[in-house]
Amino acid sequence: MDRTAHLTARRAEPSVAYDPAGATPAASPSASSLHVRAARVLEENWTGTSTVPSRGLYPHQWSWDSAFIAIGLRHLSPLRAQTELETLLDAQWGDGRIPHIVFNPSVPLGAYFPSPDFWRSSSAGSAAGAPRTVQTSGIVQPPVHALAAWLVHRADPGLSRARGFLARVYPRLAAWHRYLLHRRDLGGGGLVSVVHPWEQGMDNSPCWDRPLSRVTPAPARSFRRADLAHGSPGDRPTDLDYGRYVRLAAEYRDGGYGDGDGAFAVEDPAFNALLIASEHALAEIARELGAAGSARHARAERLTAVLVDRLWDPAARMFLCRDVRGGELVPERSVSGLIPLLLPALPRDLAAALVRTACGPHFGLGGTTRLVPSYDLLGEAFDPHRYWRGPAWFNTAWLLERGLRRHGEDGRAAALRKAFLRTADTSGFAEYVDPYTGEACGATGFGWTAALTLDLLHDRPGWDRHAVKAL
Ligand code: 2M8
Repeated sequence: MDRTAHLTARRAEPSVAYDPAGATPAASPSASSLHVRAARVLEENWTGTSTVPSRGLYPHQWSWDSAFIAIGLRHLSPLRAQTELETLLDAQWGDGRIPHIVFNPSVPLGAYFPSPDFWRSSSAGSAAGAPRTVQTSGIVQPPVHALAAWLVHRADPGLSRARGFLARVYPRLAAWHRYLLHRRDLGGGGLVSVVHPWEQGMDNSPCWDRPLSRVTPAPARSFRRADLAHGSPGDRPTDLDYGRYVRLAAEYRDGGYGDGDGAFAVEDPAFNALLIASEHALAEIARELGAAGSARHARAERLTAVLVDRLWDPAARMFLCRDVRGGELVPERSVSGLIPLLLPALPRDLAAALVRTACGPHFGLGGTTRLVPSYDLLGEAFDPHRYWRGPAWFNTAWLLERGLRRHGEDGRAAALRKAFLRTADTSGFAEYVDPYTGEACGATGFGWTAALTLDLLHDRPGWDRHAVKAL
């Protein structure tokens, strides 16, 4: 285990100085202090083999959190970043799924709900190949992992090759993508469906309201939430939402975690865009390992066309979710529908339309908001403080910043990067913030906020587009 990472941490270079005051001094004391504080958050959240999103609210390992965290951690310790991803992959199920939570056995059961005794992965998931020795949840989260593995490799290719990092993770990541593409194409059109709002990661997004309305909530007395002990109820999902989450998860578990006929199935733009971006990354990994990557790049391009075909809404000028059970697009605008801007094969006119939508009245980028809100500013359900129903999140801002750079919007990307760094700083690396004021909501000292801060402090505008063709 790399326990000396904090001693060898690389520092941000002056050329990527962050200046919270808005001027651009030659020296960068504020950048280096922000760097030190972000590194401290990751140090404090490190358990020895992985990083918790938040010591209080989320005291286990979360799947997409770990991918984002590894992307930042690679600047402090590429070894730790590799370990982060490999710890997660060690909990992969035999059918290829990467569980959304890997439980830490030394954390008391009551610290987080739903706990391992709810999921019962090793017994209820045995037919699906759940591991025997580690307890996990049985649902998944967005597939950011291959993208993270490639970026982690690029941070120190020598160390990565010496440790055989990519050779070890490649077959696991390939199995993960196979699971999603083969077992989760519930709509039959080639895209992946999520079977629970927690899978998509934007837990209580208004996009789920309609598909969730078919689910009878589990009675409030049948479970005990742990999240309310750590935050204001006004920042969290409601009890009614929780009742539905619990019912869906329990039914999935009681069906042996088999995929097919659950009440909730949604094709989500961000989930599928992240899979496509990760397919491109897997192609690069294959090439690095001496195999041909072109078939994977071609598949990623085909999937991009399917995404456009199934989820693009010309009237909204953005991507929407498809309710597979109801058979229609969900008429709600969420930040999820902007994330496909990441994709290299997105047609130019669609990329331009997405940028206009992001900068227009529904999301206010570069205008009324500090960071892009998670949900439509003009939507009926908009709430600036309630979790994924309006607040701005740092992982989505990071993805959009990459998307803007990808499509040549360097000025807008630079402004978003600056706003990200300022807000991460002033909010104490908050989990999410009021999109207008930047006021901190949820937990502070949040893992991916700190990690992606480090990444933006290190990253140079234009670097991706020119140095790593497909990503
Ligand atoms: C939130 O989700 C968990 C359930 O997975 C929760 O609300 O208890 C979401 O923000 C999710 O995207 C995130 O991965 C997780 C841990 O940070 O917290």
